[in-house]
Amino acid sequence: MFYCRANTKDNKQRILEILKQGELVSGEAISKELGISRNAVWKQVQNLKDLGYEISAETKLGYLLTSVPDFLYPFEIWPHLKTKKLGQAIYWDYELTSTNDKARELARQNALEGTLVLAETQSKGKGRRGRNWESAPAQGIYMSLILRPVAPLAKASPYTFLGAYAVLRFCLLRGLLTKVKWPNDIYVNGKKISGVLLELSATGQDISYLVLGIGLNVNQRSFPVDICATSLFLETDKTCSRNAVLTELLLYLEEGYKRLSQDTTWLIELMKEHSLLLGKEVVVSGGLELEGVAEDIASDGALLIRAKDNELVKVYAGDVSVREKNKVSNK
Ligand code: BT5
Repeated sequence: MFYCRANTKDNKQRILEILKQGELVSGEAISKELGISRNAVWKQVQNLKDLGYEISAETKLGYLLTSVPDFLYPFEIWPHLKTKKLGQAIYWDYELTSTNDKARELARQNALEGTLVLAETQSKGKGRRGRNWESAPAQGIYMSLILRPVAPLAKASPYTFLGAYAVLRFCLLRGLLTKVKWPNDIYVNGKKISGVLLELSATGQDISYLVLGIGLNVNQRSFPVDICATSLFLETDKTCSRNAVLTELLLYLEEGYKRLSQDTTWLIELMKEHSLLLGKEVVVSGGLELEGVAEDIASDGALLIRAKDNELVKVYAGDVSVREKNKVSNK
């Protein structure tokens, strides 16, 4: 489903609003309020049931909403969303191959800046370099935002940190020991909780659009054994409302995005302050092969490595692992 917040609510949304008042309400009352037939009301109620809403229908008495599904439907998000631009248009599907791929398709069709793509699960969730992102159904947040900053391509790099910024802020506010592994992984207590995938399209030397994809583990109880991952549930022992997590993230993303259009230093400083890598011996692979000490993050977002021959090397892309006493750790 693809909805814009500014558009007139459809009958399904209006019936949901009525039912959410929590009272038993007759089909006749709804049909009068909306100016549609009782049969049309019944059809929309079936529609809502298909979406996972539990609605009891008592003959002669009417409809009662008994349970709301834990899905990130646009009309469940908007009542809580405080942003002005991000998430005002939302494309939701239960399953997508990748929210980034769908967002790119919509961006090519001129979707508005701030359009948000959400899926409850992804069949081919993407990490970097063709890696996979585990997307357990309705457990995590799998989101992609279309951004259209007016900036040259050369200034695109700090936008990679925007996703990490929002997740970092969210986690720090909950007192979690959170670190960012340059450029786009967020770790809590040494385990990966979130990954960010920024994809860009250019027109000449300028950014045409960015797709900022964020995967955040929220209510997962476990992970495949081969990945060293954690979730908000595992760290806090509390099941979180994904809807509440998402709306808070969007607020931080909007605020960070606005600040980034004026200045990037604050974000680079924050990435340095909470870096998992700085000061550590690291191994860089995937393109540039290098060993050395991660010394700094440059103003253009590059990781500065002091190589063994003492040369300071700028790394713009690649996989960086910490070298721990004769072994290389994936953290
Ligand atoms: C990333 O790649 O960390 C970027 C992940 C971005 C995922 C989002 S979900 C929404 C949007 N749509 C997409 O299709 N993608 C984005 P990378 O640094 O390459 O890390 C990938 C590695 O992280 C994998 O090889 C696993 O080792 C590990 N991993 C996979 N799933 C994970 C999970 N759910 N939690 C923690 N680690 C995971």
